[in-house]
Amino acid sequence: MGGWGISADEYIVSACLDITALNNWLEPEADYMNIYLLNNPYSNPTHWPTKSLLTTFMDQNSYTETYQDWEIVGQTCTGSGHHRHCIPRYCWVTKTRTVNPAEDFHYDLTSAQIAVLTGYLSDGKFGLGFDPNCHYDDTGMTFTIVTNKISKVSEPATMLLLGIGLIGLAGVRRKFKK
Ligand SMILES: [Ca+2]
Ligand SMILES: [Ca+2]
Repeated sequence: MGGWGISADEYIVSACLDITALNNWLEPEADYMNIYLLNNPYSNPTHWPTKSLLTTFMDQNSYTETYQDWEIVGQTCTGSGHHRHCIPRYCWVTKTRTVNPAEDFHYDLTSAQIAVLTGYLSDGKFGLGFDPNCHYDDTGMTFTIVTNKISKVSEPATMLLLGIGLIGLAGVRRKFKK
């Protein structure tokens, strides 16, 4: 997990998570998935690292539809004894079924969550934890962090504040000397 470190002159502008074709394949069974930001990647199976909930995904795009099915509904028989002969009788039957499409998921971190991510990244390492309940699949995910250089314009203001602080300290010292 190298390369995730944010250098001292950068700050995170935005961060987002994208998951393609996310789906609860047992819809409409219990269908939430908690997504966590982890301080460090998940490595020890008995111990979750420090984590913070990003969001809870709910698969709610399923629906029911009716369809026609060509089905055996009985049989028609002729003759009797050894000469009895039956053929199945088919009919169109209206049925319902659940349709549950996969969907692309996008999540933008809030400013509070960006602050947590910045803290987690102080050692250049973080992780994402997915805790589904319990039947999720997807085809891929991307986590994007956008950073910006801390503006040079802010430096004179910082220097000015430091200067005022030093003047104040100098004043205090002079008072003690009197
Ligand atoms: Ca779905
Ligand atoms: Ca970390």
